[in-house]
Amino acid sequence: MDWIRDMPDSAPQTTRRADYRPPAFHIDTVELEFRLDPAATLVRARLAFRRNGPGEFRLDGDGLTLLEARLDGVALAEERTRLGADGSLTIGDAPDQGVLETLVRIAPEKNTELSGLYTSGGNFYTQCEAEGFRRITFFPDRPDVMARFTVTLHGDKARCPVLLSNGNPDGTGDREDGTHWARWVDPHPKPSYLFALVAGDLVAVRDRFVTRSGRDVALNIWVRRGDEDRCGHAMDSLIRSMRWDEEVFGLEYDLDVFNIAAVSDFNMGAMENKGLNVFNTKYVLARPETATDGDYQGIETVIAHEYFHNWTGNRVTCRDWFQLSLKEGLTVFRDQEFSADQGSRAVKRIRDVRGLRAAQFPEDAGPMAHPVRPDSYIEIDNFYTPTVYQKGAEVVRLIHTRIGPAAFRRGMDLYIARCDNRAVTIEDFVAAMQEASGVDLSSFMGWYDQAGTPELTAEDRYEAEARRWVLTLRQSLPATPGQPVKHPVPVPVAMGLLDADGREVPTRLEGENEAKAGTRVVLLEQAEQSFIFEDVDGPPVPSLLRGFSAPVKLKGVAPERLRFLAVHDTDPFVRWESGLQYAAGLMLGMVAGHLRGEALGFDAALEEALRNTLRAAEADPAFAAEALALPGEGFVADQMEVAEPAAVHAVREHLRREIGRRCGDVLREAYQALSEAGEYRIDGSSIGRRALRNACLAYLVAAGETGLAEAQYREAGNMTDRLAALSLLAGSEGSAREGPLADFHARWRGDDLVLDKWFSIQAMSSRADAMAAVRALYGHADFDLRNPNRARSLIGAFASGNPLHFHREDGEGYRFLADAVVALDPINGSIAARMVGPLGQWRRQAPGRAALMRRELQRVLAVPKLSKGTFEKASKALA
Ligand code: B3K
Ligand code: ZN
Repeated sequence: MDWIRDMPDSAPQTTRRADYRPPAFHIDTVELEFRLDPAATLVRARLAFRRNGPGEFRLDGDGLTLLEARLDGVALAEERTRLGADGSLTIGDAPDQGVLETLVRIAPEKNTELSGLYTSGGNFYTQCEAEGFRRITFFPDRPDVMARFTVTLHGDKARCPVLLSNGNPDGTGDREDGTHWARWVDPHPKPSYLFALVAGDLVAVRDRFVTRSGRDVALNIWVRRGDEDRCGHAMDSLIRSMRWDEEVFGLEYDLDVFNIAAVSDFNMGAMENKGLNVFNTKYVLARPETATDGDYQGIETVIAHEYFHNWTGNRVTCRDWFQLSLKEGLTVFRDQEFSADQGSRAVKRIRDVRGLRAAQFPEDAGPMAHPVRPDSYIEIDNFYTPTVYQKGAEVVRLIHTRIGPAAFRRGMDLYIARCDNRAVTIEDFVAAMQEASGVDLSSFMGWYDQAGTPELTAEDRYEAEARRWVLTLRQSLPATPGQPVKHPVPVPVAMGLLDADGREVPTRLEGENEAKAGTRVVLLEQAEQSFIFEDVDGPPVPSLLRGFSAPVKLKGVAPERLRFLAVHDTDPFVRWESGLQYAAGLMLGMVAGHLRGEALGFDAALEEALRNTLRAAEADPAFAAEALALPGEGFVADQMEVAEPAAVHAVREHLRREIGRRCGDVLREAYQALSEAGEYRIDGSSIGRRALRNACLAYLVAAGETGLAEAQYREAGNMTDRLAALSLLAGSEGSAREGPLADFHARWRGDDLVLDKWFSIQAMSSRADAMAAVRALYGHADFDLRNPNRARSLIGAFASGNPLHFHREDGEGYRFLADAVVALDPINGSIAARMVGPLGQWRRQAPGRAALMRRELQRVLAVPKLSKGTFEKASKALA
């Protein structure tokens, strides 16, 4: 049959939040039938549809070969089916309700985008969020169309012994032709982006969980044969997550099975499909010999995150993709709280803030800056960003801080009760929090709708006679693309006061009857506001933004105060933060001097701080490890008017060397004392001890004690210690690294996840020959552009983790990245688009480098048939 086709139109279209219209048709039930074949899979879909409002019956589609179309059992005449240039299908004169049946053919083995249905290692997997379902069948592929799905899978019994989809199992059977089938019924209505199927030769690691109301849930983690012994931590994390959500939020699992399938070709970390989560193997598989402590923590976080989506995302979903943070910000907040409850809350907070500053702050200051709730997009895939996720979580945290934990919990209960089985907006969430707390939260919408990181300054004065202390806070929000004018946002500032001896003093604000002990929250709502504290005995030292109570940049705290707070504050976050800011200020001064040609000196305060930290390390080694680290190169460069990555690198290396040299005695002592005896354990204190020990090692190696790293590499009994040693060696000049790198490769060649680490540490090396090495690795037999983990492990690690070489004066770093983007775009546009980001930061670089970066962006943009995601990133970067 010759279906009528529209002519293609050219320029990528922008989708705007203001243009939202409810769907013309709803789909109540979907019956899907798959005949799985890598080259030609047949998908039959029966959609029971019903008119909801004005408009045509249009179904999204992308790359589908339509074989049949029937309306209420009758084949549709050609003139009633219009295939759009965008791949969609429109049914002419659709009745107000009926059943539409289509049959399409797709080719999973040709799907290198890894969106829709694809194969990996001979097995079948899907990824549908955000708009992948339209690559499987014709459907109104938008989150506000929620339907009940029944899925029947037919596959070759030998090649696909396992057939999985969403919901609960509902029968299986064999056929004489060597195929078998399995049916899955999901009782909960869901949008198409939560559809999943997994089929192939997989084995399950099994456990059970009984919910608090007595539902017995089968838990299965599906992996390739041979990986069964690497699932223990994932399963344990899942069970702890399920328990935690019941205890903390009263939320219980709602199906009889919870399946997780791990796949090594996957565009991101994991996906929360209803009842069938699909995970990147990186966030499932771990054994002490193959995975680092960071990997273990990543698994715990991602397993929890996807599980928590079952309520925040799946049962209550988003009306449209502009509301993405409704599920992502809230779910990140929930996984952060879960992880904080598993170990040290303070260390977790420090790590989260580190992550926010490393990824989200630069995004907010760059060409792709967008509000937590964006106003428009070309490619929605480009908006799964640190802003939507991490800043979105911070905004939820602001509300939590503002109304308190008890009201927040009531707000969650109300939100879930009211919005269950619906596709809603961020206003619905804020309204529930407002009603449950009785606090007017309307001004918090400013956090959702304005891009940019607010800057905060604090000034204070002590009035001895009146025994009053006055704190004046000011905020300003910088202009961002498309948002020249900004309004103040509500900033809860958690704070306390210390006296001259470093003791916390109770505080009484003007108008209050009693003084309060400990941390209190003042709310800055205007551009400038003063807070008057009464009965203050002497000039205090304020400790502001305790626990990082708002995602802002607090500027201008005097160095003496930072030093004081780093030692005395009762809030561990502020102690850490003050040390960090002190060191950053120092480094910025040194960078400026270095650029003027001055010799690099040393500030004895750093030595003193390190010695103090090590002395007190026993109480909390994980905190000590955080406190020991100098600010990262990116963090320092981000605070410069014009970033000078090479100078920042030189200063940081100089300081690391000096610290290693001057503090060698205590570093060596701590390193020895922390040497692990006995069994490897993966609890907070063991992880903290390893982190601290490796932080000591890093300083010692910086001071030239390479032999220690060589010995640790040889003797390490776990990947954390082995990799820490190897990455230090990989960054060192000379030939000490050669043997260990070759050994590591030979040992782990057959293990993709471990080999990714081998690529990454070399990509991030600051050695003089690193650029040539990175080019050579790109041509290495084990490098594979089609595997997203491998692509990220080399290209992503280089562009984001090697500022020294990425920003080389000869532009070779930029050229390498652009070459990789151009090669990757036709294979996987979504991964290519993600890689463009670092080139977009050209405005922050000196003119020479900026011009080279622009040239590479232009080269990318000139490529014919560029994916719309890469087009959006490159064109906005140049705008
Ligand atoms: N919701 C998915 C992300 C989907 C990304 C699509 N490009 C994973 C998560 O946030 O849990
Ligand atoms: Zn998520």
